[in-house]
Amino acid sequence: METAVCFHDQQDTIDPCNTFLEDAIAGLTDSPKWASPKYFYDHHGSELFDRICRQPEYYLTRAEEEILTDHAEDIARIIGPGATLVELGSGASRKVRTLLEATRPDHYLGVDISRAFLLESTRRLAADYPWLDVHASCADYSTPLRLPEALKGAGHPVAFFPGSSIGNFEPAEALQFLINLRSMLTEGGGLLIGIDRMKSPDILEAAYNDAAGVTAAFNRNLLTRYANELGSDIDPERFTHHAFLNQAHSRIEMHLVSQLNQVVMIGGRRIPFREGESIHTENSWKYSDEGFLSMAEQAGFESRALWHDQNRLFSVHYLVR
Ligand code: AVI
Repeated sequence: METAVCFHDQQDTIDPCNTFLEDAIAGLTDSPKWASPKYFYDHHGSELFDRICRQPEYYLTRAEEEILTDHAEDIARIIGPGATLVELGSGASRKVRTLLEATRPDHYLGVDISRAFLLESTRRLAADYPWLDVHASCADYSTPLRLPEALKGAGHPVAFFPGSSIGNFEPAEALQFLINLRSMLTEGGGLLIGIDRMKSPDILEAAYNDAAGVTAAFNRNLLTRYANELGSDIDPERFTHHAFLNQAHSRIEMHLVSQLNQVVMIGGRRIPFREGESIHTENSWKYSDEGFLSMAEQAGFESRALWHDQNRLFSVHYLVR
């Protein structure tokens, strides 16, 4: 049986293919070379990310789930009944289940860049929670978001931004993102956000270098997309995954390192690589509680609550506008 999900396509916020090509060329012709991490998330990339979240070294997901489970009652009380829960980068929509069960919002809106993945996961939610009004919006949440007309004036909006995904923005972009998000929230609205905390290099570096090689495959999938979607002759096997802690910047950096001197074609451009030269594909910034709160306050938010897991690896904040 087909389950009802109200789908709102915010096509205009999604990069069409030529922007993907323009962005790829901009990054590959720059020095040092870079790529935008938002292009990790095609359907296969979203599946790989879902697998990363289940790797033993990737503590982030388990620590956040522990917080959401252990403090479910507290979180439900602070959010209050009848909310419109807006999940940004909803992916497999797994963590939100604990939250939905505890808070029982009236409406749920999943926002994700991967349309097929979004539809699969929101349909599953609608089937499992028949009491919930489920909406899906295919959109790039790094651009300013708007609430679909059907949800304007519904219960107070509460944005849920789990997984420390804000850490994939540069700090100035993260601040702008919080400012934009705050303007989407009406009076009484809030933001429940997960933040990965700074910790020992061993724990951090293991999380981005899992033994099963899933993060490496996730990183290389970007090059597979260049080949399949942009007609590039790039061979992902000629690049290795490299992830390390840049302590001076409090961030994990991910790179793809060329194994040899080579020339790659993309969009009619010749891109030379030296052996050992890398494409910088992602930063994952880590924040202290104080560092994150000062940025949130700068964006106009007020802190209402802060929870940690038992090992204090991760934090979840509740902020109001
Ligand atoms: C989505 N984001 C928070 C993940 C992170 O930890 O920065 C993406 C990721 N990259 C490698 N592993 C996971």
